[in-house]
Amino acid sequence: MAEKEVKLFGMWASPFALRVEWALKLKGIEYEYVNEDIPFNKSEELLRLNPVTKKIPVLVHNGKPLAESLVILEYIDDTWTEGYSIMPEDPYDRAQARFWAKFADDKCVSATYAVFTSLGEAQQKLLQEARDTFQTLEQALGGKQFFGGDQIGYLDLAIGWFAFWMPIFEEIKSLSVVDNENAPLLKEWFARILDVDMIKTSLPPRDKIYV
Ligand SMILES: N[C@@H](CCC(=O)N[C@@H](CS)C(=O)NCC(=O)O)C(=O)O
Repeated sequence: MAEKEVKLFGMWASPFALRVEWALKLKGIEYEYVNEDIPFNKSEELLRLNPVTKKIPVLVHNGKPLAESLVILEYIDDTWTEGYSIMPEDPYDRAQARFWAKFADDKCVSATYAVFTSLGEAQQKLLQEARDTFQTLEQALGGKQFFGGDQIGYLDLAIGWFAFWMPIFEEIKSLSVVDNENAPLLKEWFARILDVDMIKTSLPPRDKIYV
């Protein structure tokens, strides 16, 4: 059988691979998914395709590999220009969307990691910091339905994984970071994005997470 022209090296639970899958699905691009056994048993193919960071996701299009999920999202939008548009049209809005995606990856990810891996008094302090970080992120939503406006776009894809994973972390650790008190708009957006058909049908299987 001929190899598909688009191949995604990911890992079922990876938020970074998930955002790429969502972008491919929004665009209606057929792809083959290779589930990598990370971090200890990466395939030779992955190491050959991404010798620099050796991380997933890697998108291979017509034999050419590309790493870094946010870079991949833009590549997908630039390459398959028909149909659904992921990036905002206006250059300022595009720059803003990139800014907030970087903010989420730099600040929200580390704040989330810090609060869920700490204990006691230190955790209480980090919890407040994490809440503040998500409150800041919420500003980018303003009064919109989605970060992309009336429909999901680049920033929704970039940070949508929080909507799935945050309540799971919160449940496991009996903590609340994003809730109706701290970040009500973001909390509503969590529910809204999880209700989008394409998103709801392509989430990691919960039974695999709770084993
Ligand atoms: N900034 C990267 C992060 C990718 C990343 O951290 N991937 C993790 C899985 S979620 C990975 O491949 N870890 C394996 C390793 O670090 O060796 C992106 O957005 O693509």
